[in-house]
Amino acid sequence: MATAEPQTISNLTNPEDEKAEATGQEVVSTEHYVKHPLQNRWALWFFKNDKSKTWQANLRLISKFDTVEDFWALYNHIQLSSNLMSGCDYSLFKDGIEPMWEDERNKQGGRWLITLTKQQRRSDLDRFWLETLLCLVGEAFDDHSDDVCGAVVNIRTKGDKIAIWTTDYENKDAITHIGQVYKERLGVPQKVIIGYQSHADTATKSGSTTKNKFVV
Ligand code: MGP
Repeated sequence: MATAEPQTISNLTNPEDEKAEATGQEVVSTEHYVKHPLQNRWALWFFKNDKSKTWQANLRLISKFDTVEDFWALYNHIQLSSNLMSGCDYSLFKDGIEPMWEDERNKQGGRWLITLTKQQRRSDLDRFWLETLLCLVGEAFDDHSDDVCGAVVNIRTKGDKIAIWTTDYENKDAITHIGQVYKERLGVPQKVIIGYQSHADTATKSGSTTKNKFVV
């Protein structure tokens, strides 16, 4: 289906129906049987930490979707992040991009990282992850949404993490715009600083922290 405008989750009105109503034509509304296409097709992945297997072997594709309705059907069908066991991840990536550093589109990329305290699993984790998903499927980052590869939530005893992965750690304009919009969408207070790190640095870090390339 041809849609020029990015479809957002809350923007469900079919412009064709509105046009016909304005001209007084009688319409049989397509609203009830046409699914609302998203700008991109997305793939949801699940990671379960089985120490007898390699990291990549623990990663499984759950399913793909490209409409608003199928997004909600999937979201409503799976466990909330806060109910997963420690060591598990969900990843939502554009179709064709694997949720790993090695993918062509991630190799030179990085992530905006939200680190949560243990207490935030109860208060913030599930709503932050849902908001992250809505930012992705709703293409919330204007002209810079093309730089987005996907997002990951890590459930960890030491503190959960949520991140948006982008494709090019040198694209300062895209990264800062995405970071600013993301922080605002999550309702993170201005005084709280979030950092962007390259996957190259994360993959080769020696200590527990990776240096920030950008902050907002
Ligand atoms: P993690 O799951 O991203 O974070 O990486 P965690 O468990 O909080 O650990 P920490 O090191 O950030 O404190 C854990 C480990 O999983 C990494 O050290 C890698 O060995 C492996 N791993 C994670 N990712 C995202 C990748 C990846 O994209 N590719 C490969 N090959 N291994 C990865």
